[in-house]
Parts: sequence; structure tokens; C-alpha cells
Amino acid sequence: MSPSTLTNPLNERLLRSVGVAPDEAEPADLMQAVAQLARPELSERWVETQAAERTAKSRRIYYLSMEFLIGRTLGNALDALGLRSDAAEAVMEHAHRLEDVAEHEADAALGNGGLGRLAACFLDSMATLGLPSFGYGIRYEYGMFAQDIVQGRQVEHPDPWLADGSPWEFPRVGIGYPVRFGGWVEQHGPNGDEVVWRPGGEVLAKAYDMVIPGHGTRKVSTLRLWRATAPAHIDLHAFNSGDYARAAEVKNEFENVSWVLYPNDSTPAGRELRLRQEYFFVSASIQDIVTRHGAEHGRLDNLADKVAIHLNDTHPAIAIAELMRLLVDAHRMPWRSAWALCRKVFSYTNHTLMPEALETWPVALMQHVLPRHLQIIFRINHEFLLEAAQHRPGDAEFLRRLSLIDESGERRVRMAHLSIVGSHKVNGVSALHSELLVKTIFADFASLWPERFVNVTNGITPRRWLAQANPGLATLLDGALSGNWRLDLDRLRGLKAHASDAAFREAFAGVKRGNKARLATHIELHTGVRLDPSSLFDVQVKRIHEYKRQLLNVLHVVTRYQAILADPQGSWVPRSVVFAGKAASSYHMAKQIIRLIHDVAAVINNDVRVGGRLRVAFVPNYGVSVAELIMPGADLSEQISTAGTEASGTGNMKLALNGALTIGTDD
Ligand code: 26Q
Repeated sequence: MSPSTLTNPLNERLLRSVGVAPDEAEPADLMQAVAQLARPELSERWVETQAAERTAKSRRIYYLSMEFLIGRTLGNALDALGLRSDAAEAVMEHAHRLEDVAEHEADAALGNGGLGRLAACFLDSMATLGLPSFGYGIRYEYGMFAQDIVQGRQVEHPDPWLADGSPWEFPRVGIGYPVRFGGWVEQHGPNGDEVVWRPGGEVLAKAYDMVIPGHGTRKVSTLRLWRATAPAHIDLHAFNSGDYARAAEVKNEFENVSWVLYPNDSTPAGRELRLRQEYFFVSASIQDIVTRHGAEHGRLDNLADKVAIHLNDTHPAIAIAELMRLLVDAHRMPWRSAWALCRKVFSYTNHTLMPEALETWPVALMQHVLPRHLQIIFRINHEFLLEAAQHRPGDAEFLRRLSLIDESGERRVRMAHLSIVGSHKVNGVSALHSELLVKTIFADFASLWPERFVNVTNGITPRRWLAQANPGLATLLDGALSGNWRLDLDRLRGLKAHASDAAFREAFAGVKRGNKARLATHIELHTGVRLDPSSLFDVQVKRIHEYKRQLLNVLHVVTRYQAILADPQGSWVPRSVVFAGKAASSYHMAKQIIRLIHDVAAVINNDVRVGGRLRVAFVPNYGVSVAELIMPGADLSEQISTAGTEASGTGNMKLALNGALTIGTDD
């Protein structure tokens, strides 16, 4: 074998950057070195893309999200940069497979589930489409907890994903913004309309970028994550007084804002730290956006022509009040003009219909943390209710339902209402979900502004979920289809022509069989449960939630078990039922469901009478990387949520794309 074109560069990286002798390199060293081969190219493409967008004065998309569930970067970067085969050859010369090397990268698990992964898939798509775009979020020091199973119970471990550093981060040393909290508001001037916010505290938001490469293009997108640090002038204070321990403590009080991801999907935490997190990253992002706009255009009246800010659920909704504050208080723009701009700039995606999952904040808490923003929200509400009253004069109930403030008990700010009033478009994430939105929770708003509500069905990136996760199927498709399905998934329609082609079907079955064997190996290694790759792999993988009904699936397993015992000679198709998913740490019922799955598995897997016709496995620590292993190995995709409760689902799409048949409710 002739040496790969990357052999020398790889050895040079090992020697000169990673700090190991090339012939002593371990897989983890090779991972570092390969990442460092990709990094300069990412850097160049980033600089090039930024320069082009600046020169063109492009309109940009800013995707604000508390979560980005990125997973690993190495494989995706190598594919996007066209370096995969050379890199694979170069590490092979060190007697290692690229897949094994890649496993030494920690997942960037800066999200809970569907909403966070959607954000990551959108970044890949925006980069690939060459759309000028930024994702903005938080650089959590600790991501989604790691799940361990001990005696059938979930045990959570912290996820220090940055412990060894990340080879993909670009710290932007020059970019930082102060973010202020608390204090009080003063009103000056003859009409009291000169407002001064006297904050009680401040943190510094520092920018860390991840470059998101597009596929089939040199264009990249940027994921800019903010880290909270103490402003330089603060800890000096304590330091001067000689109390070093206290100074360190104070530093922690500032930095805890970006310390950890809330591991709660769908039920809002309602904690002050969560509100601080939301405002922290929103304020830094809005300052960054307005600063960039100012540098490029030198005026603000054209903001809506150049800036589109998208809210991934209501978590960043305070951005609406923050932009108003910046325009009105800092840039002295008249309220009416600022509000007109705001409504054109923002759009909002809703991800849930379940009322208990809608985010609200106590007015008292918001008064304490963000007094000026609360004042702005009250004024938005006042003017909105005047407008709404003209549609249905005298209907006080209507106004009570629409109000940004829920006054039924302790007064609370309804973040979804703020998001709708402050946006020009509101979307649901599937046809059914969008239809239900305007018929149920947002019916009153839809009667006011029917054209504001639209559907944008979710999607997934075929680069990660097919090309990278399932190389066997990818190769098969490359041989069978014309054009590049990686960039145009409609090309898969070409498969119809092969539907009754025996050789193609056999090849497909061979790929599936190989993927199932790979999955079975992983499951045996991590759980001790041995699955037969020739059995039917029946898969339900997603966060554990009552509405998703893993419980229904377990009951079916029990039913099947009893049916097999009752009819041992029946013609049973051997079946392996695979579960995976995390329970929110405070969600007792979800944790009980995990225990039940393990108890049922222990009974069935140890009953010799079943004779391999039914087995149950729970794959621990479900996340992006585990999903990349499970999706290609599934035969049957379980989508059995109570109808009308799963807004869209995206795991369903990953399983379908990898050739699993869906069994589902009418959801
Ligand atoms: C809110 C406040 C405080 C703490 C946590 C949260 C929080 C965090 C995450 C609330 C909700 C989430 C995540 C929701 C989510 O993932 N929803 C899913 O979004 C997917 C993408 O649109 C859909 O496909 C799924 O149907 C939907 O459940």
C-alpha cells in the first residue's frame, strides 16, 4: 500500500502538536491529530465565508437555541472536507481503524433531545445550502448527564465533555459582552421617558465558535456559544482585600450561569438560574447581532432587511424585550419604530401543545432578575391588548386569555404569548401539530392573525443520519441512484425502480444484517444481553415520557411473552425488543418505567421456555453517538405516542431513512 497523502501531515501533527512520537500514538492521540488536520481548513473556510458575507452585506439567519445536540464532529468534518479516505488510510498505517479512533471524541451533548438535535441538523442544512447563518447558544461546561444503569435503575453522572479540551473550539478572544442582572429602573426627564436601568450585577459573556462545514460547498455556518465569566474588575476587589478563597467563590457565582444544561425535557424548571441562563445567552447574542449590523451598515432602520432572528421554542423569547431595550434605551429609537422592526425580525417555533410544558415565569422573579425587561413586557402587553380589544369590543374573557400576563393565580409572564406577539411568523413542526396549534392553545391568536401561523415540518440531515451512520447503505445507494442523494434526498425516489430487483434487495438485507450484528455487539458489551442478528429488531429509542408510551410497549412485550408460553409451537418470528432513552432526573414515573423494562427483561431473557423467540435489551446512555449505532440496525420503528401529543418526532425519520418499517399511532 502506498502511503496516504495525509501520512506525513498526520505524523507531523502527532510530533509537533499532540506531543507524542508517531510510532507510540494511541487511538486517542490519533483522534487529536486527525482533528488538527481538519481544523486549519475549517478556519480558512470560516474566514472566507465571513469575508464573502460581509462584502455582500448578506441578510443573515440567527438561530437562538438553549440547546445544540451536536454529537461528535470528526466524521462529519472529514466528510465535508473530503478528507475521509485519506485520513482512514493514514490512521490505518498506525494499525487503527478510523471508526475506532473517532470513538475517542466526546459527544458535544449540549441538549436534551429532539429540540436540541433539530438545532444541530438545521446548522448542517444551513451550511450545506450556503445560507449566511449563525447558531447562538450556551457553552455549557457540563452537557446532558451520562446515564448508567445499576441494578435496573438509572444513575446519572456529570458530563465533563470539555475535560480534555475540544479540538473544534475557536475561542474568540476579542469578543465579549457584559450581561447585567437585577437592580432597579429609574425614570428621568420631563415625561419620565428617559429610562435608566441600574443593574445589581454583571457577568461577561465570552464567545467560543464551532465551525459548521457545509457539504458540497466551501461555505460554513457558525455556532457561537457563550461562556459566563466574572468581569475583570469584580474579582480583583476581593483579591485586594486578601481573601483569596472568597474571591474564588465570587468567581464561581458568576461562572455558574453557563455551568450546566438543565436535563429536563418539556417540563419547565422554573428556577432563577434557568432564567439567568436564558437572558445571559440572549443578551450576548443580541448585542453581537446589533454590533455586527452596526459595523456593516452604520444604521439601524434597515435592521429587519438584514437580520432574521429565530426563536427555538420560547426559551430565548426574552430576546424580544432585549432588542426593544437596546433600540429604545441605548439607541434612543422611538418605541413605535423599534416595535415595528422587532416584529419583522423575530420568528418562533413551537414544539409542544402540552399546557404544562409551556414556559411561564413569575412576575416577581422577573422583577427581581430583569426589572427593565418586565417593564418593557408590560408596555408591549398594554398596547397589544388595546389592539386586540378592537377585534372583539367588550369581550374581557378574550383579552384575559390573550394577555402576556397570566393573572389566574400568582401573576406569571407567558413566554409563548410574548413570542407570538413579537414575531411575524409562528410555526408548528408537523402538519398535524400546526393544525392543532391554531385549533387549541393558540386559537385566540389565530383568530386575530391567521396568516401568522404556518407549518414547517421538521427534518434531519441525511449527511449524519445516513451517509455517516450507515456507510454500507450509503455505498449501496451510490451504486443504485443517479445524482447525489446527500444533497438532494428526493433522489431516493429512484429506489422505486429497484423495489423488485432481487439482487438489490439481497444487498440491502446484507447491509441491514451487518448493522444489526454491529449493534448486537455493542449491546452485549454494555448490557450482557445477547441478541440474535437474525431476529427482528423492534426498536423504541427516545426520551422516557408517559406520553411517548414506552409503558405500552413493555405491556406488549409481556403480552407476547405470555402468548409464547401459551402456544410454544406457534410460528413466532423471533424478536429482539430494544429500548433506549434517558429519564429527566426529577421525573419519578419515567425512572420507574426504566426499572420495569429491566425487570421484564430479566424475567424473559432468563426463561429457557422462551427459547430465543423474545429478548429485551435496554441500551444505556442514549445520545447522538448511540443513536448513530442503533438507527442503521433497526427493523421496526416504534412511534406509539398518544395521538396528538408528539409534536413531530425526528427519531422516526432517522429510523425510516435507515430502512426500518414504522409502526405507529395516528400521531
Ligand atoms: C424548559 C424550561 C426549563 C428547563 C427545560 C426546558 C425544556 C427543555 C427542553 C423544555 C423542553 C425541551 C425540549 C423539548 C423537545 O425536545 N421537544 C421535541 O421537539 C422536537 C423537535 O421539534 C419534536 O420532534 C418532538 O416531538 C418534541 O417533543
